[in-house]
Order: sequence, then structure tokens, then C-alpha cells
Amino acid sequence: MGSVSDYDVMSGAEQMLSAFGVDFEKKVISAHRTPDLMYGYVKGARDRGVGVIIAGAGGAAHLAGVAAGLTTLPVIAVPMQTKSLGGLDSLLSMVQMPTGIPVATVAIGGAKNAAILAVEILALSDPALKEKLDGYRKQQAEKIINTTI
Ligand code: RP5
Repeated sequence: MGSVSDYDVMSGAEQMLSAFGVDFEKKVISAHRTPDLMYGYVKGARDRGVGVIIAGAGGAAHLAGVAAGLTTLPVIAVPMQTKSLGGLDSLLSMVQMPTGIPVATVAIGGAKNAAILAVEILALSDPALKEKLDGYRKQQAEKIINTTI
């Protein structure tokens, strides 16, 4: 995430990844405040065993786009709500990546969905993780089926 101020939202991704038993790194790295750190972190990610990068940032949210430019690992962006433009600025700067360097952008504040999408990508080569995803989907369906009003 681009700032510790993003952590309230990004902790949702942390909770979700923990629930699925997926290991993760949790870092504050800014594309504009710490560009050298950003470069080294993303360049070394694949060799550290990282499978997917989730980038949460707000405002001119270039964090995800810069990360995507530095790696061919999948990058999922979480746009943060902002005071001045409500997060539309973050959303548009993340979702409108030019052709060739994709960033998969979830909803404003959608850290939990970012984590689930990351789990789905990792589950392509991990049958045990796929089982967990199936179980999670089943739970959601049962909640609806068992709802009475
Ligand atoms: C972005 O600027 C961060 O991702 C954060 O959402 C926003 C504000 O950062 P702070 O001023 O709270 O550190 O880089």
C-alpha cells in the first residue's frame, strides 16, 4: 500500500488472505515517495515466491501501474477513497491502464475482493486452495438460501 493511511482498508485483504491460509508480504511502499524501494521490491518479488501483487493506493494512484510496469506478475489494484474526489480519482488512475500493461482493478475500497481474486489466481495451480474457494462460495450461497425475512 502507498501509505499507512491505507491500512484500515487494506487490512481487509490481510484478513481474507489469512482466512484462506495464503502467505503474504505486507508493505508500505510509495511509487513517488520511495521510487527506489518500489523498484527493488517489485523486481525481486517473483524470486521471493510472490505470485500476485495487490496494490492499494489513493489519489493519483500510480502505485499499481508502476508495479505492473516492473513485473509480469498479475497486479490487482485497490483504489482508496479520497477526501477531495471520493476515490474516483484513485479508481480512474488505476483502471485506465494503457494497453499492454494490465492492472486488474477492484471497487473503491475493495481490498477483500482483491484478496479473493488473488486467491483465485493462485488456486489455478493449487487444488487445495481451490477446495477452500469452493467452500467459501458454498457458505455464501447457504447464507442466502437460509435467509428468512
Ligand atoms: C497515496 O496517497 C497513498 O496510497 C494514500 O492513499 C494517499 C495519501 O497518503 P498519506 O498522505 O495519508 O500518506 O500515495
